[in-house]
Amino acid sequence: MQTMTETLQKLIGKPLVESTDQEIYLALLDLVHSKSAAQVRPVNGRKLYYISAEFLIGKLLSNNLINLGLYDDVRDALAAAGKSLSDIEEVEPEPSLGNGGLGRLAACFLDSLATLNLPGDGIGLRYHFGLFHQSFADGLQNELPDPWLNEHSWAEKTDITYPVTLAGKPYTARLYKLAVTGYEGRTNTLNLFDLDTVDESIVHDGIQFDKTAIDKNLTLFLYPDDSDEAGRMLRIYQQYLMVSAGAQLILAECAARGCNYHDLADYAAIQINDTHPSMVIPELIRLLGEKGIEFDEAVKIVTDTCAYTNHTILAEALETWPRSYLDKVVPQLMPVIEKLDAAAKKRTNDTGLAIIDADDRVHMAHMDIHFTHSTNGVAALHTKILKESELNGFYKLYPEKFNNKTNGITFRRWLLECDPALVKEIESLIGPGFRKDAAELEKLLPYAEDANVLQKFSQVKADNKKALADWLEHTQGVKVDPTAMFDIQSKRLHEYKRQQLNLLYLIHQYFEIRAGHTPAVPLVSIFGAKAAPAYIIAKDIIHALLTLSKVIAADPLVAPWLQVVFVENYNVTAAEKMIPACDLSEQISLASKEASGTGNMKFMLNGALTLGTMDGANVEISQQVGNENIYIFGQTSGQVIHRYAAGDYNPADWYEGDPNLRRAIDFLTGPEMLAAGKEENLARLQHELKTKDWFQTLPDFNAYVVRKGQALSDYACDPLGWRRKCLINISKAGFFSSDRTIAEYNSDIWHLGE
Ligand code: 26V
Repeated sequence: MQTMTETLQKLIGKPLVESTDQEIYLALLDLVHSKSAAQVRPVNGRKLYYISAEFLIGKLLSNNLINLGLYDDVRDALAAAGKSLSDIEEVEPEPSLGNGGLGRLAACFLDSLATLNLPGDGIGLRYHFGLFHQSFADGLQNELPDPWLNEHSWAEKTDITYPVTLAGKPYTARLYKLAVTGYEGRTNTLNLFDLDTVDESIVHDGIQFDKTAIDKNLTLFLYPDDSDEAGRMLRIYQQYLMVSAGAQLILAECAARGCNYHDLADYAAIQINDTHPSMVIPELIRLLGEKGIEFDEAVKIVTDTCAYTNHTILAEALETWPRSYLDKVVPQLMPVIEKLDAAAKKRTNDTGLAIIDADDRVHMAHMDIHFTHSTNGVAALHTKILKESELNGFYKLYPEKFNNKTNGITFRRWLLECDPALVKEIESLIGPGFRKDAAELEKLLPYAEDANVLQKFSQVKADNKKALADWLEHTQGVKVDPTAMFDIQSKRLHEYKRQQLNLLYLIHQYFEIRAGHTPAVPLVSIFGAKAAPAYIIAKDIIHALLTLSKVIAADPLVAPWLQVVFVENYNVTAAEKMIPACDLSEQISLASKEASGTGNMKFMLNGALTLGTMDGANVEISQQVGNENIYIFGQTSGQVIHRYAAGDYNPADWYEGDPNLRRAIDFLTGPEMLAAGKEENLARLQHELKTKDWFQTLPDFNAYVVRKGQALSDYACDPLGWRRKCLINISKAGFFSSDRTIAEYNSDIWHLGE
């Protein structure tokens, strides 16, 4: 048997000690490729195609080494040669092929499918830059391209191509394949499509480019700016490239396995991840028509094959397209969409359920619900809201189609990879079974009263905080005190997620500390978030936080007690450093608005306590751990929905009626902030809060301040009690493994083969 050192040296052609990190990285890439190829299995029975505009896979090296069982050997071989695996990891660029939870969920699902030995491939786009790279200058977000493709990319070029017609012109979609390894499981494939003609050199001035040059721009970026018509058209071009090439791939693979197209549903299950891939429905019907299958039968085949997941109730995120756009970009689909619309209108008189509405807009989600066999929400509360309000008309029409699949996360990346010290402690107590079966974490529960064990968990957290502090200093030049409490809110920047509520709290604390009311413990408040380039208020919130950070740092009275850190370019790599170091996890969305959240699960698993509203999966987290092990505050979803329905919310009442709130909001344009920041941005945010506050920050402010104060004082005054709560959270996190989620999808919706 060759040792790992020998294997690597053979691949590189020289001794490890003399090899560069780049050379070692390429050798490891080779090693992973050959080992993962050996785990590819032929498919019998039904295979899943998870089609999604986003796959936020993150760096793959360590993940693949863990899944293939090579990690420890590689780490030790490198260490013996004076090399460190974490240095090698730095060589790998992160593929940012996603924006937030939706894309990261898709990546976790692929990991779980392969781990559970289920045949399930992804279908998506090979964006050249993915989401933009974020940097801060002058307190403002700048956007730059984030290149990840190089000649050694994980996504391997194939000679498989499919013709795709866009706006009447022929294009050629090329398939790239990326191996998805399972933990001690099989290897599946992430299929990514691209055009050979895409030209990265047309990008200028940050992330600007000619939006009309489809042949050159089609897959440059994920979510190109859609504030103008050309940008919106580009979204449709992207979506159609993905679904048309994807549908052709599915039909070709099934045919190669003996499918006669009439029996497509026996060979394929297609999961439509939000509405971006919804055109796969009419495209498949169109393609089946070309194969000679009548429309009505094609509709049935496609309905039996496809299922749809809804990830949001935010009206503005539920895609509708003007018919005129689709007429231009995908004229070949319009006859199909019109027939589907007519068929849907025969099923119900409710005009609210139409695919094409009276304003000639095409509702993608409506097409999904009518013409797939399953519609699921992503957490219990979310699914309940879909059934009872947002999609109630559909639920009445098709009660049997609706089901819940509470999200999950892969414990390979979000525990084994990112928190090895915690893994070691857990393993020493309950053995290695939890690595395969997350429910086994419950075996930790008996240790909740063991002060010795709690002390060890404390030490792990302290070490992780020190590591994050070092990383922040190294990457951003920011010094933080690792003995302070680390409070983290990291997620997309959106008003409904309410980073602005946290902002108001921090301002409130600034005043309190200045008045001599020092908190129970120094607090480091850490943010990570990108704002969509055209989302003005989101960018104003970033500006306010960056400005506040400066104001506080410059104040000798406040700075010892409070620090605000905004991590630049929050991505999967940053998350892997931040999450294990967190004490308090901020999950403070307006109840009813966060479909699930998955960051909440990652923090819990890594021994942080949640400060959150009764929203999304927070509800299920609180059920798992019990109310005494989570900090819940704020309005319930019922109250919020009622307030919206009544239409009588007036933020000015709250502003006028609460001196603390008024003081915090006024501060945004006070002299300290104006000296450090920009009036335009700060005044606009202030105006928004006083006059609109669409996500009801003000009514939840006081409850938030009180609950957070409670968390701080528990942390400071009862460290053992705090650590006990953390241990209970870890032990109850098993439910949130994406292995459980995928097993549920499989038994209720997919019924996959092997
Ligand atoms: C996001 C964006 C943001 C940039 C501009 C265009 C655009 C278009 C669509 C979307 C997707 C919104 C849906 C979404 O990301 N939902 C999230 O899905 C997670 C996984 O189910 C869930 O945990 C989050 O609560 C939910 O917000």
